[in-house]
Amino acid sequence: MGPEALRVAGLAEALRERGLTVIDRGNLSGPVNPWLPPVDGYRHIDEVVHWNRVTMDAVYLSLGRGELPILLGGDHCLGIGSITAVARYCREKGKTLRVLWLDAHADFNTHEVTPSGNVHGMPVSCLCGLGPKALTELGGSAPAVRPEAFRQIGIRSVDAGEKKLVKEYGLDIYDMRYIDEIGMKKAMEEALEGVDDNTHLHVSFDVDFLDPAIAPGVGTTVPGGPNYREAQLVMEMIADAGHVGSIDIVELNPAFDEHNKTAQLAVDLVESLFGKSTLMRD
Ligand code: 6HN
Ligand code: MN
Ligand code: MN
Ligand code: MN
Repeated sequence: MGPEALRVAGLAEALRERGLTVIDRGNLSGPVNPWLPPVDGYRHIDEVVHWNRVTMDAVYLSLGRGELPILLGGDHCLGIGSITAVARYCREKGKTLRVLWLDAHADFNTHEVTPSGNVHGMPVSCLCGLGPKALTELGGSAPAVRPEAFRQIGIRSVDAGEKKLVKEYGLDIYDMRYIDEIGMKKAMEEALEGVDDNTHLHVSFDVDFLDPAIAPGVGTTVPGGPNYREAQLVMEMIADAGHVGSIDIVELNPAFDEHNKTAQLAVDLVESLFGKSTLMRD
C-alpha cells in the first residue's frame, strides 16, 4: 500500500514540476506476505529473498539506463536488494558509495539477536556481510557494502544485542541524542563530509525517521524524531551536497496514516531532496 499512497500523494507530479522526467515503472511482482512466525530467527525469509532479487534487478537495470531509481516500499528489508545493486553499479563505475540511512532504527540485527524476526530490522547488517548467504551474497559476494559507507541519521531505537554489533562494526551513527546536543546542521555537515564529484549518494529514507507527531503512517513509530524543520534541513543539505544517485522511500503504511498525511509529507521532503527549497536562496 505504501507505493500507492505515494502515488496518490503526487510524488511523480511533484518531481515533474521540478523539471524532472519521471517514469513510473509500476509495481514489481513477487510472493504475497504470509505473516507467519519466525523460523530460525527470520520471518518469511524465502519471500524476502525473492523480493530482494526482483528489487536488485530492477534497480540495477534502472541505474544502467542512466536513471536515478526511487524505490517505493514496502518493507525496509528491500534496501538489501536496492543497495546491493547500487554498490555493484558503483564498483563498476569506480564511484565511491555513501549511504545516508535516515531511520529511527539502526536496522543492524541478526537472526540471533533480533527481537522480532523481521528482516526489516536487518538490512544494514546483511549489506555489511552479516546474515544469511541468500541475502548477504545477493549480488555475488559479501559484503556488498563496507560499514564505512554508511551514515545513520535520526537513530533512537537500537536493541540490546544490536547495540553491541553496531559498535563492533564501527557504524557512524548520528543518533537523536547527538543531534539534540550538536544540532541537525552540524550533524549533517559531518555526515556529508568528504562527499565529492566521485561520490554516489544513496538515500535510504525510512519514514519512521520522522517524529510520529508529523508522520504517524508507519508500523514502528518511535517518539522523539526530527520535526518538520529538522527533516527539511536534512533534505536541503543533501540536495546542496549534490550527487544523489538513488533513493529508497520505505516503511510507509497507509493503514496507520491520517488522510495520507505521512505520504504527503514524504513527497514534500523528497521535493526538497531535489532542491525545492534551495532555489529560494538563489
Ligand atoms: N524498520 N529493531 C526492531 C526489530 O524488530 O528488529 C525494529 C526494526 C524496525 C525496522 O523500521 O525498518
Ligand atoms: Mn517493515
Ligand atoms: Mn525504522
Ligand atoms: Mn528501517
